[in-house]
Amino acid sequence: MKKIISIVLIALMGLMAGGASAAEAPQGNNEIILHAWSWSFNTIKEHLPEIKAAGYTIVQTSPINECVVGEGGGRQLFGHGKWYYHYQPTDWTIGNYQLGTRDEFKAMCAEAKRLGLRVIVDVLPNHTVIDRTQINARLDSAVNGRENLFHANGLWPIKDYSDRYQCTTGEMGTLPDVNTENPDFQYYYMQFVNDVLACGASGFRYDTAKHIGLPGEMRDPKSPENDFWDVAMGRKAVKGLRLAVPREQLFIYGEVLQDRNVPEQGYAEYMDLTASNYGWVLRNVLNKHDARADNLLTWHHSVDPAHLVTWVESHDILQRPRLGRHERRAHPPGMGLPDRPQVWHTAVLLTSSRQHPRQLLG
Ligand SMILES: [Ca+2]
Repeated sequence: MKKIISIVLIALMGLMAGGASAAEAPQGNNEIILHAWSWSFNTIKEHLPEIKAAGYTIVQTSPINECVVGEGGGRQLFGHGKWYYHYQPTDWTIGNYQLGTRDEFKAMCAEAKRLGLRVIVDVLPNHTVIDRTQINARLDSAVNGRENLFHANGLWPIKDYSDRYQCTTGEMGTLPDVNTENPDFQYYYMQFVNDVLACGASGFRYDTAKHIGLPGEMRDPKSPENDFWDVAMGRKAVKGLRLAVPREQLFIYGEVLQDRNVPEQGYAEYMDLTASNYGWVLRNVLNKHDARADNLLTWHHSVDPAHLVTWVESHDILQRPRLGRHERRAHPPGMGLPDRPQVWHTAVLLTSSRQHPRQLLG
C-alpha cells in the first residue's frame, strides 16, 4: 500500500451512485477502479496484492493493442510522453512494446483472478495510428484492402464536434476514423475482443466511444448499418462471431464526453458512461479548495447515475497535449506531475461509492 501510494500520480475520487438498474453487472455498481495508467502487465502483476489490499476491485489497463513505436520507442511519460502511442493502434492484437506481451497479459489476469480482482482493458476501435504507413498488413488483409479500413469521411478532420455525422465518421485530432461498421473489420475486432476475454479480462473501457455512431444516426457512405455497438455488446453476431462472454457478466463503460448534442441516453442503452461534467465540477471544487464553489449535489448528467463512472483527473487532463479549455483551467497549479521520466509506475485512481454526493458532503 505504501509503495502504491508513493507511485500514484492522481488519487482522486470518482463516484458511482447506487441504484438497481446497474445490477445487471454481477458485482453491482460499487466497483473501485484502479486505472493503472501505463503500467506494464508485469508491474501490475507484481503489485496486485497491494492493489487488492488497498481495496480496489477492478484494475484498468492502458490500451494493450499493438501500437506504433513513436519517436524511436521508449517509455517516457512526461513532457512529450510516449503514452500517447498506445492510443495509436497499428493492429488489433494483444501486446505492445510499452505494456508487454500477450503471455504477460494472460499471466497478470490469472493472478488478478486468483486474488479476486477483475481486469478491464482500455480499447479503441475508433481510429488507427496517425501515420497510416505504420498499419500492420494483417489489418489491411482483414478488411480486404486499406480502402475498406476507413470511413469515406474518415480522413476529413472534425470541425464541429456537435455535428454527429462529423463526430462519428470524421478524423478526430488527425487520427484516421475506422469504418467500424464494416463487417470485416467488426469480425477482426471481435476476434481481438474475444481473445482479450479468453486471456482473462472482465470488461472494457471504450475510448472515444461517442465517436462511434448509434443505430439511427446518419451513416457514413461506406457503412452498411450503424450496428457496431450491437456487435460489440454481443447483441448481434458478425459473420458468425459473437461476443464470447455474456454482456451481463462484463463491466463495460464508454468515454462519452458530455458536450452539445451527444445522445447520452442512446449510449447508456449499451454501456455505463463517463460523467465528465461531474468530473469537471469536482476538479473545480478541489481547485478552489471549497466544496461550495460548485454544485456537487447533482451528477450533471441525463443518465441514471447507476450507470455513471466519474473521475477527477486522468491522463487526458494531465498529459494530453491538446487539452480542452476546461481541462486546462482545471489543472491546479502545484498539482502538476513531477518531471520524473523514470517513474513508469503511475496510476489514476477511480474510486466509486454508492453514496450520493449529498451524503458525502454530510
Ligand atoms: Ca468514428
